[in-house]
Amino acid sequence: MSVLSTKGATIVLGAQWGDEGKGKLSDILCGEAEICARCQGGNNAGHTIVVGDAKYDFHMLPSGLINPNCVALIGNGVVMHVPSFFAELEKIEAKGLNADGRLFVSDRAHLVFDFHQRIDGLKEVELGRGSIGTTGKGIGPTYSSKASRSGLRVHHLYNFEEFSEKFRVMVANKQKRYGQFEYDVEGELQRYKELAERLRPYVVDGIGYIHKAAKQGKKILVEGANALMLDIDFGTYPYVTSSNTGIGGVSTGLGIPPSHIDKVIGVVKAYTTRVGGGPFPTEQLNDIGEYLQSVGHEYGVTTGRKRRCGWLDLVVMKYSDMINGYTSLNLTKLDILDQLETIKIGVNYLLDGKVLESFPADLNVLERIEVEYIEVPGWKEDISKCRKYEDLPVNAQKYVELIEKELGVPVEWIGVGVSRDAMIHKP
Ligand code: 2SA
Ligand code: GDP
Ligand code: MG
Repeated sequence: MSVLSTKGATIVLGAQWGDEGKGKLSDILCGEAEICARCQGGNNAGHTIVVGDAKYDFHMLPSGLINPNCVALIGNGVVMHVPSFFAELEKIEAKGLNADGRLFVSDRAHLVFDFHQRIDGLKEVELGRGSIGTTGKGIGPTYSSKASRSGLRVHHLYNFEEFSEKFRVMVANKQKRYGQFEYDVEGELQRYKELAERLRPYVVDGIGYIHKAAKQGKKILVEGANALMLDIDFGTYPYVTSSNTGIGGVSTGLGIPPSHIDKVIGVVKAYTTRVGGGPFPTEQLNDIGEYLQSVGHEYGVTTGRKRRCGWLDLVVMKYSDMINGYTSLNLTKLDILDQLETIKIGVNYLLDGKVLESFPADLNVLERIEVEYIEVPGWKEDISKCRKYEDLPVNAQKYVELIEKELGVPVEWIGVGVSRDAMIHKP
């Protein structure tokens, strides 16, 4: 079965607040894709893939590496902590994967240093009760360095004198702002001198690489990280990550022009989860929330934090679709709803009794809204063995079709379990 086209790249994006199951779909599509690329984020992401008895958690590396014929590219929009890159590589190699000759890193990707991670923690402490709940991986401080034009990129490693000078200035400036935190600058430079040589075989001109591949008609899959509601522009700012997690991040983070994008698959969990701080209108701080959390095993893959849980929110989904323009959806974790008598879906936000047109920008407004729900009957049946759409109980099909009708986007994939094969393809 051929799903991907050679006309343009296929993009897999998180449609909610992350952890929808992007890794699982990316892995499936990489059975066919020749290139799997990451365009934004860093090792804040956590993508879980289960194949038979093996379980993988990818953070900075593209999930496509599980498939031996797929080449993985870390694009210019990714922020990269080099020691973590090698640690993750060693971890997957220990599980039997061989990435030799098929893992590349853009020379334009920005570097995350340990001091960025330190600052991530210090900023969270400064914010106190209003902290973002970051993963502590230095993502925000690194994108800040990038935006303030003082960041260091992969190519800087290969002019080590210039790199060292800039690095010393960068640390000194951070210490002016955040206090004289302890940092062995010269020791760190020595470490990076060695890391630079280790990294050299992986470094490519990412733009040239992806364009050549496109010209050759190779099938390209872009694996989004985090999700639209965490987008720096479109998410619940400031409770967001620091990159463009939506469709825009694909062009800025890989240099792929919009005209070379063919499919945009939105990955949406059958309910909603969020990890970290920030607004979450359909959150259920009650038995239902706890039920979804425990049955869905909702724990952060990177930090191990419990994820907050609530009902599916179609206001979020419509907003997400407006921005990303999904050509189809992957509805995941439908099996987690199996035993519920009834299921609620958020359909409108009411402010002073009036329906809001879309997802509001102002968090003070968001705090005052009331969510209007519809309630639909559950199916009370184990769907984890279903492999064809017709196998699903009628009420599960109705749940899928309600989402399709409300959003006007076909649900092409339905996840019914953790493992790679627990997926229904509904062409
Ligand atoms: P950061 O570290 O600066 O990107 O954090 C800013 C916000 O973005 C959220 N964020 C995430 N949300 C869901 N999943 C993520 N990856 C891990 C996972 C998270 C984990 O797969 O489970 O293990 O906790 C992820 N990464 C960043 C973050 O919670 C902040 O709200
Ligand atoms: P990602 O960040 O979007 O790749 O998602 P995560 O890996 O952080 O979280 C999704 C979790 O749900 C992982 O533990 C997956 O193994 C699991 N998962 C994905 N799809 C399904 C599904 O359809 N059913 C069930 N039960 N689990 C799933
Ligand atoms: Mg995740």
